[in-house]
Amino acid sequence: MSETSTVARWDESPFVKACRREPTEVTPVWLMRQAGRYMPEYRAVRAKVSFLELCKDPALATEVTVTAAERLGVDAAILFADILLILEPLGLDLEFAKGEGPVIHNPIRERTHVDRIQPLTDVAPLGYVMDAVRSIRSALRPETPLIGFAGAPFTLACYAVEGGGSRHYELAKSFMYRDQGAWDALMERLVDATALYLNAQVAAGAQALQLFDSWVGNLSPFDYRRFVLPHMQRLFAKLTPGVPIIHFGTDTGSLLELQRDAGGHVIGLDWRVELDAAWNRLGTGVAVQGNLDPVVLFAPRTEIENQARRVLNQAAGRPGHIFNLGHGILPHTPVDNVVALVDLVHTHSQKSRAPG
Ligand code: 1CP
Repeated sequence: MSETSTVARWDESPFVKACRREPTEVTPVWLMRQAGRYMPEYRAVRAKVSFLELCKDPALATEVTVTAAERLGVDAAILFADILLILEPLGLDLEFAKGEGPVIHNPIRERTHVDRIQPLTDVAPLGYVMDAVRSIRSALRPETPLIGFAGAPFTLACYAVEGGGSRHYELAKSFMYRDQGAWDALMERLVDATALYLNAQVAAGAQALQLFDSWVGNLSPFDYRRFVLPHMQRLFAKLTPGVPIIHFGTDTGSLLELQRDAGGHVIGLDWRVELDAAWNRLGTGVAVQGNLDPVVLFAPRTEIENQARRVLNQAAGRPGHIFNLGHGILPHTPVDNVVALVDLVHTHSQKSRAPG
């Protein structure tokens, strides 16, 4: 069947091989938020529809995903969606307010509110995401893997409790400290829903998954162990076997070993850690993704080149490095610098692997 040969092409892509810690001819690179505001093609689409409308329209989601992957020449595409979409079918009233970011109008502030979170028994309410996965998969080049994703339960719980973005997470963390039983119940519901959702993305055609635990770096190791680790382990155990999973967080320099113990084939690193030192701590059993500071993309080209080379040198050609930023591309980033970065990574990683 023709599908068999197509599957084999994704399977042999540098990105998927790196997830499995196999050697690759060049270091694969993709960039978080590669389809976003910094790109004029994205802004043109967004001028016509709201952010939620864009997420819920599989044809438009396909257009922005594929345009970004092709314009940049990256080694993987990421589904265009948002980590917060799952909160709607769980019973939360989500809005992306103009200029303010996400707002949840009925946040979870106490024990009795946890019951508002309905168990997700069927992914039908998120069917538009699976439609987008199918549509993106058929529009992408067969050799380009598609990454599906979800928010990790802690980061989702932060939004659910805070009712939006936050700086110190005092509402979410004090909820956790005040009533561990209610916190665990909330996390369990988020874990079950997220597992169902991610497995549906795989069934619809995603080749890899990324769990975004963007805000988990706000926890101490002591609290991570008590309030997050067991839930993450339960989540990883529920995910479709054989599908590479990237476990990403920011500001996680003190949590890396715990994140590795929680699960994932690839650990995402931000720029606050040295890639080589972090990888040594994690050991040879995992691949790593990262870790250029997104603000370097505002620097002169020579600085971008020096810093990209430094990241590659720290990985030192070890199998299992996926080049990425330490967090998403910022909205005012010059597109040309992003295109140049992808080229630099491909060119220099080939050279750095030439036999000496
Ligand atoms: O106005 C716009 O056009 C919306 C900007 C935007 C975009 C482009 C938001 C709003 N979300 C997205 C897309 C998105 N979000 C993607 C797919 C695109 C890609 O990567 O190419 C992904 C993977 C996400 C994930 C996401 N959403 C995260 C985790 C990653 C991260 O940045 O840490 C988080 C925290 C969100 C929440 C979110 N979505 C959008 C906003 C403004 C926010 C709030 C961020 C905050 O609290 O500071």
